[in-house]
Amino acid sequence: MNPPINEMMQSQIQIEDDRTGLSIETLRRAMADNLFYILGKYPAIANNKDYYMALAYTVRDRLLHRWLNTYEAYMKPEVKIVCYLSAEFLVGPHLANNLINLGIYDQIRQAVQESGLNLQELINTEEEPGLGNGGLGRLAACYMESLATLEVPAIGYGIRYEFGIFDQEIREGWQVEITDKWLQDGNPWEIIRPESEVYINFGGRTEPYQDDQGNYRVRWIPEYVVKGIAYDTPILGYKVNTANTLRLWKGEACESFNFQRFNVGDYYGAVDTKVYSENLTKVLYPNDEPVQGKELRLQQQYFFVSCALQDMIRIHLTESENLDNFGDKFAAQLNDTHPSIGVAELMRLLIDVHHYSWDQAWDITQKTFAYTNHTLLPEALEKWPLSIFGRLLPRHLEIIYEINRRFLDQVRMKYPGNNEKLSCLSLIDDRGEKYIRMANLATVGSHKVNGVAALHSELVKKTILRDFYEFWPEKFTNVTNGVTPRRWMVVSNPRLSELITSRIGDNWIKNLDELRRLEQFVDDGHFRYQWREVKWGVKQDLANYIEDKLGIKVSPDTLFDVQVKRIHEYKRQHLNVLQIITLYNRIKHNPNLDFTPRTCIFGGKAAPGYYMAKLIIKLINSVAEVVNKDPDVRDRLKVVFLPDYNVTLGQRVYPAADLSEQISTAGKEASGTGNMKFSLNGALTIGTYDGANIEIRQEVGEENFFLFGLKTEDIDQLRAKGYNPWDYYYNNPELKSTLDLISSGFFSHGDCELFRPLVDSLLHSDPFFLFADYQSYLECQDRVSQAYKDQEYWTKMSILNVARMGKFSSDRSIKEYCENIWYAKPVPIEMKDYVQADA
Ligand code: GL7
Repeated sequence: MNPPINEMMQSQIQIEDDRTGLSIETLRRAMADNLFYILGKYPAIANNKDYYMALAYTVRDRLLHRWLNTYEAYMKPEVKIVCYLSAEFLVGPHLANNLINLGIYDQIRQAVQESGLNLQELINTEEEPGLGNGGLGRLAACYMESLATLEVPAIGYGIRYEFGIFDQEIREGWQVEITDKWLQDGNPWEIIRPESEVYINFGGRTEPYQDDQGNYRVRWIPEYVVKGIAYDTPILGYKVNTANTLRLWKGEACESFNFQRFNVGDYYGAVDTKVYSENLTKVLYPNDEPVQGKELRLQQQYFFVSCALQDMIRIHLTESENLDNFGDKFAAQLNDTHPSIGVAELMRLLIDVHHYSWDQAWDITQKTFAYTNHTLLPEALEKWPLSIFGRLLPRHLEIIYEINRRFLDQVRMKYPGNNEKLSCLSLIDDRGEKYIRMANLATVGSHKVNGVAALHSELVKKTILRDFYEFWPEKFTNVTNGVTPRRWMVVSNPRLSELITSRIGDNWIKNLDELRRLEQFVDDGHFRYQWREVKWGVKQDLANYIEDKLGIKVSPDTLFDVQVKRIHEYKRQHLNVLQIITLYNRIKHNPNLDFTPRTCIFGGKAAPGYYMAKLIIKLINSVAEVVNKDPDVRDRLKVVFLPDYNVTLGQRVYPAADLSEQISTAGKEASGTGNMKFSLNGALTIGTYDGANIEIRQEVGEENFFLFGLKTEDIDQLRAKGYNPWDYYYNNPELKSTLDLISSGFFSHGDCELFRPLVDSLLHSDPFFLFADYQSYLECQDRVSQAYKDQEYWTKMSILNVARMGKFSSDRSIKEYCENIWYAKPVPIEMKDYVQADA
């Protein structure tokens, strides 16, 4: 019998109250409840970390309804799901973002306050999951957020690294790596899904056999098997019901496999297998180091991709009888070549396990996959030695040979007798030791290939995939990167966001093009004043942080000139340093020089094995040490290296910048996304003609962008005619004295050897053309200094930068992917109350 209406309503209110209610009092109580029942603590013994956890669970409860409703909606056969396959997801801290996207930030702030606590302090205790190296991983996270905001069904598939990117400490100016223990205090945002375990084979051999119907088939007899366990994190859209899933896989020992050894008395052998299996997802590989020969990395890649594809197949088969429509149900995006083994794995699953014919399987595979290229740097182009590959994935090697055979037959038809073409296009590099070329595999197995900024996509077609472009021009396209304005403005820069909203309302948060409406206020003196006030306040916050962490006093009245990103020679942090030393020299030679005071801020990690990058960090810190304490400088120039740059720190830094340094050698930075975050927060850019800089400049207007340096073509020409860095050294007195000062040991307590490798590399080869761009960079910096003196004019440029950045929302990028690559559509989520339905 149904309960009377009144009782039903009451119980509904009760349920609302406990886990979904949004009133301040309910939120406060829920937090206290979680503190007691989940953390097992009471206020007198609880610290901020405990309260953070209690709050996180309170927020997670309020996500769950959306999440389960979303999940259910995606099970419908007609719904197409985007599967973003990425070895990295650099999501950053969850709490503040979820509060904003749920629209409960203010309620929670009050509830927390009424509990006698400070929300910002709780937010600051969150350990961020550092499951990525830099731009590529952060892009995946922005895309997940935009997919959810646009209500597009999506699953992010990746690896749940136990140790993410290392924490960086600076000791005596050098980088020291500390293991990242992000899981140490538990992770309240993930839910383990033991029921979705999958099994992943490695090694062994293959064997032909005839099935009952007399068909010839191949089976893979693995040497060992690892179990994949899914850990899900909800990714909430901004003020929508959609909560998509980030599903990260952890490697575990496969019990049944272990048991065999256990049964024959090999107890330690069984434990070994366990340790081995769990090693698989232990640690994230740093990029910027050649990956060849790192077998564990290939194991990781295959592991998570196979987990993902098996999971997708399982989802599909719960609602369909077969996999014929797999490519209509799923769009799988290969985030760089790291997941590209997926092409061979889907073929294997379709042919060996689900008994499709080669041609059917190939159609499905090509329809399903698309590939994004993120770099042209030769050392980042993945290729696996055939020996390792074949030992680990014998069946995949056979499949790749067959894909290659069929593909090269097509090539022969188009270019009869052209062996050069065959050798360039082949999936196997057999010019010496044999390698599998992963970019070629990804390209052949995908229906679309894209670069990440207009210039980059052109260069992909002209350089690394030139022959593929010639063969399949229609396959190639561009999707310029974007960043989510929720995290990179609303969460990280509330003051600027509020000022903007006070003038144009808050629609810009979902439709970033609306920022254009700010243009009408550039001539409003009061608005400009408010704009400066906001920037000044945020700079003051960063100044406090710097003083707190490093004991260096910097003034928000100086120009905050910022370069934060991974440390890499192509990104040319050392060009920035050469400039700083030059400015320092100028002050020393002319102590009363009229000088626009600057605070030069750096941040970024170097790959642990990248010696030159580590030396650049040491150089920055050494220059800082000298400059910051030189009385002649009189606070006109300060240099700061912020240790442990990560998403959390980025959220502090981007809003506080006046000047964004985007000074890579033209043609080397595929896109850059930091450049977008800076400009969105009102910094002006000093940049080369590279990556997305070009498009940013186009959007904000040439007059609001400080461009310098050689273009890609210029560099090619220079290289062709023979580049000699010595010429620049001898012909440019400022450059010469800058280098001589470094070589003299001036920044290294008299040690003339310390920076020699760096100086020698510049003088003898300068592979990234610092000397060629030095003069142009300095002159451009002089223009920056001049412009900064006119604060009214600078503010106008700053406002126009923000107003015209609409294009660089990741919402725009995602719409382009949906339209041109994934053919996926939004599916708005209707809410139904599961708890109530079951009650
Ligand atoms: C990168 C590019 O270097 C960077 O320019 C780009 O913005 C980013 C996202 O597309 O991808 N490629 C790459 O390998 N890493 C990047 O950050 C690590």
